[in-house]
Amino acid sequence: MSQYKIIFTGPVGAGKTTAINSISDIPTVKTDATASDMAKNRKPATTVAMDYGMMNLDGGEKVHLYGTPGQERFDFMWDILTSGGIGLILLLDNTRADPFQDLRFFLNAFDDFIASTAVAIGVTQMDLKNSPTLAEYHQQLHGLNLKPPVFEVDAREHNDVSLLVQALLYALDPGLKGE
Ligand SMILES: Nc1nc2c(ncn2[C@@H]2O[C@H](COP(=O)(O)OP(=O)(O)OP(=O)(O)O)[C@@H](O)[C@H]2O)c(=O)[nH]1
Ligand SMILES: [Mg+2]
Repeated sequence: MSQYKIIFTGPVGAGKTTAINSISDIPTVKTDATASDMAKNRKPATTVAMDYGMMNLDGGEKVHLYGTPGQERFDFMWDILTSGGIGLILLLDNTRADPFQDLRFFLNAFDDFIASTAVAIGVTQMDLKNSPTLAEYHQQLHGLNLKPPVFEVDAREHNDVSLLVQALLYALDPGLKGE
């Protein structure tokens, strides 16, 4: 049976932990800790090590889902978690001060991994703030010579997250199909 590993990353509050929880076919493992500086992110807890979940594909393959911490002070986990991965999901929170800066920061932090695998981008919280638009994200990416799939995603919605994962899997291998 084939087993794959993909990694969810992105800034604090983008919805990595939520997204993995939304699509996992098994109870997820979380390492959320309460942090006093999290109030500004509308949430009381932040990932300090990793998230883990797992998704079964139609063909019997298993996709292991790993989430990174968003906070840079835990960035030593980023390399550890990408090891052996086949692709990256980058979640961005449209309500943050400068989502394009987040975009550039995370593409740069994971550039070696992306160069040897693939990336798909999900923009969350677009229900709360609808600018920048997806077209503007495409423009930014075009300027960086990248053409990854970009979707509006509500991390709480199974279908949204599933579509994003399927786009990543399709970019990697058109033979892989999600649920
Ligand atoms: N309104 C709205 N809320 C969302 C959306 N996506 C996610 N959320 C909420 O945003 C919050 C995201 O929190 P987490 O999943 O903990 O974020 P995270 O990326 O794991 O953050 P760190 O672990 O701190 O890096 C949760 O409260 C979600 O319910 C969205 O599209 N719209
Ligand atoms: Mg988290």
